[in-house]
Amino acid sequence: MKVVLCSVPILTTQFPPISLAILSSELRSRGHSVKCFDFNIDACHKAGKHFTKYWEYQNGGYWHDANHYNNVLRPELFNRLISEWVELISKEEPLLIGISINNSQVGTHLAQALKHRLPHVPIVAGGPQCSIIYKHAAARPSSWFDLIVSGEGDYTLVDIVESFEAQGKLVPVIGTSYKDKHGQIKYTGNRPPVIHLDSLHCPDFSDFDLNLYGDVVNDKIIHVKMLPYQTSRGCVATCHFCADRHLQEGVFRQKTGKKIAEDLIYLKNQFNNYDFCFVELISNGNHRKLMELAKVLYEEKETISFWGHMRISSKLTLEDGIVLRKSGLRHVTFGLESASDSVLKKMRKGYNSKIASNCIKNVHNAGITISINIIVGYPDETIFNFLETLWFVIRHRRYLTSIPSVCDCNASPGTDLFNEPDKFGIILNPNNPSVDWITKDGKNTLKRRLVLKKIMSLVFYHIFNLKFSGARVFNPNPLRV
Ligand code: B12
Ligand code: SF4
Repeated sequence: MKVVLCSVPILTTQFPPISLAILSSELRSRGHSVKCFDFNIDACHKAGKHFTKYWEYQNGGYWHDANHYNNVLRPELFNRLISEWVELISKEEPLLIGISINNSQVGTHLAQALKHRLPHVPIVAGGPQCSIIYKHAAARPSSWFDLIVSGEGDYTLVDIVESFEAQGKLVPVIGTSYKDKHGQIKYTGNRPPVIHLDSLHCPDFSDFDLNLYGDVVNDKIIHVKMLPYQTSRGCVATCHFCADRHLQEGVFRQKTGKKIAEDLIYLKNQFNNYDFCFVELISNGNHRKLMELAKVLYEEKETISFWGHMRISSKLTLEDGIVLRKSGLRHVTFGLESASDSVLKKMRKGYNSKIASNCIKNVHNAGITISINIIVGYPDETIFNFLETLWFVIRHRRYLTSIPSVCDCNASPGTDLFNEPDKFGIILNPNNPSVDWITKDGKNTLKRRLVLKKIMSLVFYHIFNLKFSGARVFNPNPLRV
């Protein structure tokens, strides 16, 4: 059956969307005909001088602002682009359209235009914005989205397509929401996450032109040759401020080193590409499997380089770091968050500042570059705790390759902070609960957090003597071609 899958802003411009590559691979392996469109990269290329900056990492916030979209981005850019995209999709004559949506308005805008042009073609939405953690508030079935897929879409989409093909109508399979005949939203229940990730096919990037991808720098896209890959899903930790672990629900799962190596080598040969970004929460949730990957790549003598997010761990010894470096691991981003033992404990990070210090030194001494993320203003964080973190970073600056990314503590939907504010002694402002919360004693306010964030960022800016740019944090030493 002919299916069109599209992704829309806002996603990174560094590489094609792995969600579409994974979903299309599963569908094609079952004989379906799929065409993928990455409208995120298309929009960035066609945005023109004044709008390209919207794809810079630090400008991500504009996309979440519905007013900004409706007043600026929609009339100036997307009315035009969406007309073009609707024509491109129509030419494919799809029987079903899937859109991967995020918290920008573009996916909804596209779906509305498609419903106008192709009223009989069902539209299925999936992606992070459809997660059940938002309790249908973020993405809901409507007159343009016929079905919403929550959570992992790999097998849900296959079931939707195959039941549609067999029965000639959309069937709300497990893991989806739909509107019943009374207009009520119904959810069919959670689909169990894929446990054996090795059973997933290698992502299929054949529909994407890899020459289009790169870093947005000064209104231009500087080509970077990199592909995303996912070795794991979920996380082994349970940090109170984290929504991502609920988005990638279920127990931590990781592919075997053999399967990861097979896929990476296949992709490397297919695209003459050897730099991979692991797009997952943590790549070292199963240290044994990570080392297994390193061993296979090393023994195969493959020139592959990769980087990703990892969790601070006492298992990352200098010896293992050296093996990982030899296998191609070039960079790690650690979510350090704080260097105060008391805050780390309250956050439930599962390590202390001593372990963090050793881990950072080991990884650095093994020849792997490091960046870190910091959170300021956790509910009970005192000024002393804040200074502990600041001093830790200053002391460890020579081990870090880029300016640390500093974020104020958010109580985003899905986090324990959001779900149980009482337990953490905080009160959420109903108008902006994620960002604007206050401790019951009135001491930790949004204003205070923003001031602390500014101070810390300024100190880092001077210490690292770098131009302040969020992009550096996420694409350390990219391979430019
Ligand atoms: C790795 C990552 C990044 C990477 C690259 C991601 C990318 N592709 O652009 C980097 C670091 C660059 C990044 C950047 C940003 N990110 Co980010 N990122 C992630 C992370 C950790 C994993 C994303 C990923 O690739 N997953 C792997 C793929 C396979 O999973 P997936 O896309 O969810 O797809 C699965 C399902 O959702 C579903 N599915 C997806 N699409 C579809 C479509 C259909 C039709 C169907 C049926 C199913 C389906 O099936 C897929 C396979 O199971 C997520 C958090 C998370 N836990 O998911 C945040 C996340 C996606 N990022 C987010 C945000 C906000 C951003 C930024 C905008 C941040 C900012 N600057 O403000 C920027 C993007 C701007 C920019 N210019 O870079 C938000 C999105 C919020 C939302 N509700 O949509 C998330 C969810 C984090 C969060 N907790 O809020 N990010
Ligand atoms: S280690 Fe990172 S991904 Fe895992 S729960 Fe903590 S913050 Fe979330």
